[in-house]
Amino acid sequence: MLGEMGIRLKNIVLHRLKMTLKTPFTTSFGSFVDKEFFIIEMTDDSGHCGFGESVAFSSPWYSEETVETTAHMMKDFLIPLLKENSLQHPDDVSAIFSVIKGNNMAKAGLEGAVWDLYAKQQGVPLATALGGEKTEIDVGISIGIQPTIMDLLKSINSYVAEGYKRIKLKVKPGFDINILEEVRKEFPDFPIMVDANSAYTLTDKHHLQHLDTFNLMMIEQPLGYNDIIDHASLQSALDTPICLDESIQSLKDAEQAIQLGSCKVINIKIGRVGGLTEAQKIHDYCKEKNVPVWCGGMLEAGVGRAHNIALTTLPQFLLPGDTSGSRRYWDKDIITPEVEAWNGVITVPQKPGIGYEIDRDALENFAVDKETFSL
Ligand code: OSB
Ligand code: MG
Repeated sequence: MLGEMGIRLKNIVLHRLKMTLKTPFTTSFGSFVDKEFFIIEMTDDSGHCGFGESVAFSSPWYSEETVETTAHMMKDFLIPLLKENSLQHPDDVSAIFSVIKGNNMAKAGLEGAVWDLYAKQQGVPLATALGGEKTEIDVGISIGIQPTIMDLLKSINSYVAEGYKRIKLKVKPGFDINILEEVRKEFPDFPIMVDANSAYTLTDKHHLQHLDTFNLMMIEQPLGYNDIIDHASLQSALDTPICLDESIQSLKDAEQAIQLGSCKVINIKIGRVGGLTEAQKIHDYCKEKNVPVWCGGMLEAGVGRAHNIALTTLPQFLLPGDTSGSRRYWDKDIITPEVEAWNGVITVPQKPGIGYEIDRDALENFAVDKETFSL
């Protein structure tokens, strides 16, 4: 039991890993082949071990952060803050980190390890610690931009056959209306959405209005990565709901976007919003406002995937997210068992914390660097 003792961190280990995706993943801003990221391990003095995963990419294409800026922030600012302050609850982490502007992915990686450690100290699944009640979650899959339309149709076909609940297609100018025409010929009714990762501007409004003819569940992040104003103009000209991803970095952003009418759906990513505590707050606000949310992905390895699963157990996660099975990304994941989606459903693990074991051999094999900090 915790009582007055608090969470009491003893050690933090930053495992820097490099893993190669089974197949490159292409978005409107580029292709991912390898993924470098941090696994953050935290121990207390009774032998509990919590794990977090930092989701920044090597290049600042999705947002400003990179693996290197994350390393700098964690080592030079955030870990020192954890040394100077004691923690009673994981919610304290975001309050302590709030003196540092931005750098949400660096903050979220550390905060995630505290949440896992806390849940293990309490002896409850992370999902339960967050207030989630679902025992299984519905998931979809995000398919990158493919070399040809034939490749894309084949890929959709195989994921529909596996039972994923919805398909998300990456689009960009020149790879949008033309491909959707072909896709809808083959899959007239399947739940499909698109994600532009900021590839358009408001001058594309008339072009984007054609997307209304494809019966899409939603259009994700068509405009600027930090915009909510132009998205409001665009949403008022579209029937299809806009879902914001990149633009929502905090509860404040979510409140303003919903009040302005910039979107009708929000993709919550733990890293992008600075951690599970802020993700919960955005969830609660969206629940109050009747705005459906779903959990996005950052091509995570098993630890990040486990955190996404736990978050998705909260009730306002009404739409299938991007948390697909491990084997869609990796030949070998760093957790056992690996995450498996059967017919588009992932069973939420019931063991304490993230509910998956860390495969220590895999952690060693993929490591490019390792640094330990004692608190
Ligand atoms: O915008 O959701 C995104 C992958 C890399 C960067 C950004 C995004 C994505 C995805 C795939 O869409 C998410 C996943 O499968 O983890
Ligand atoms: Mg997105």
